[in-house]
Amino acid sequence: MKMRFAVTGILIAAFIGSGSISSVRAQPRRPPNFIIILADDQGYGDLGSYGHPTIRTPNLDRMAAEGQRWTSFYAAPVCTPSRAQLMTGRLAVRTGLAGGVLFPDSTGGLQPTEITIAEVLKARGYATAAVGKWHLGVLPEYLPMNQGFDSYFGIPYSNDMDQTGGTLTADERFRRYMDAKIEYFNVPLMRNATIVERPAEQTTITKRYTDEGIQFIRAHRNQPFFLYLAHNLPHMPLFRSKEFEHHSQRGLYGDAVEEIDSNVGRILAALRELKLESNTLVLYTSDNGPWAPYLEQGGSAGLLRGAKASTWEGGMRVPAVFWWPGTITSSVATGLGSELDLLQTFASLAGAQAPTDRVLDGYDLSPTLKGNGPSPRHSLFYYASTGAGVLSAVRHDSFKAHFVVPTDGAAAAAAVNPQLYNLDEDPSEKFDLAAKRPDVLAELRALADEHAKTVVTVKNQIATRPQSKGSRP
Ligand SMILES: [Ca+2]
Repeated sequence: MKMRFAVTGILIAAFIGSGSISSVRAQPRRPPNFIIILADDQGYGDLGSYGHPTIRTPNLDRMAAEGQRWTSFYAAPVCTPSRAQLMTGRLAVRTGLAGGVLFPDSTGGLQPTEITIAEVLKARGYATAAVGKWHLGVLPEYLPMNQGFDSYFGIPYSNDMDQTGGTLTADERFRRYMDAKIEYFNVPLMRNATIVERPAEQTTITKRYTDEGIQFIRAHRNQPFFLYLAHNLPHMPLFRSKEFEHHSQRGLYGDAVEEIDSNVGRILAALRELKLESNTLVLYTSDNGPWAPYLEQGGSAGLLRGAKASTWEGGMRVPAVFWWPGTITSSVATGLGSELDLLQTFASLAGAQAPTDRVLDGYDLSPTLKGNGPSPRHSLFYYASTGAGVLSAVRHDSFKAHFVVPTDGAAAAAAVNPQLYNLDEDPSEKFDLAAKRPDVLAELRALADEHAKTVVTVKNQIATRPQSKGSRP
């Protein structure tokens, strides 16, 4: 009796405090928190849950078992366009960031007029933090705080930039990647717009990024938040902490991935400890495929053909695990998804407004995440990693046509004979069906032509290096 009275008393107080019953009912539920954990150059085949035989990723495997694991989720062939797409929901060709990557001396970047996920969520009252690799421009106007983030802590570009040692031969350079030392790569670690460490101590960077992320989660446990946690690893050169030295049967690359896995576990444990897990959507994914030239220190695209920088599946298809206990149930999604879909998906889940004054290339995946039907996405456009906007291939449902010969970083060349693959039956792109199915090839050509009409030429931000030093990823 006493309990019942006490509860009623609280309810009465709530009604008095808010004016009326209807206004209590009208109070919006707190929107969910979002966390994106992005690996760099981690291949499609490099997690236990995606079939790797020796890399042990128990935390990510548990996350996949509890959440929704996507088998046809796409990013871009290299870092900068991938991150531009993830942030804006727009193909990188629309923001001038297709066809290569930015360098420390590039004067271009993601234009402040672009609207990022962080800006969309900030307008809905979210606290926002970017931790880790940015790679969307290093001049002050391009840093995360000018793109909707309240704070930034990280290496602002790839961990192999700012190389020391003067002019090196290709062989010398290769050896320095394969037997890396911190001082070979004079990359800065920044807090907001200030350099706080240089060269960044990369052996502890995965752990320190995670520490920063957990600190942000704790500080904002009582309000909606968006944490973008973009690890610099396992991009070459590979580093790991003492604790993870010789941790993996897969060698140094496995050590780096297993350290990331362990730190993903720390994030999920913090959410559980703070009882935020039922109101937080966590996505784990990668920005592009594995970096093949680095032999056993590069990752694996599993059964997919090709690697980073190519528009074969292995260059752009990445692991994607969505986790949100109580809302997302244990499942595997085999439909098409893309990092381009995150902005609209998060906006939908948050009750926020996605931009309506520009072309967006995403779909709202939230019904699929909640188990209410297959992915709404049916098409994908593959832009080459060179050439500032070369449409290399198109996928529609099962079929993919290559109109440009996929390359691993060399200049893309127009295909004399376009190639056609059925990716459901032939995920490794081994059996060219172009001669057998000219009807399908023609449909995909028409789809590519329709898409091309929506692309307006904008200033190329990649080609802003002094003396045209190139745009090698
Ligand atoms: Ca990358």
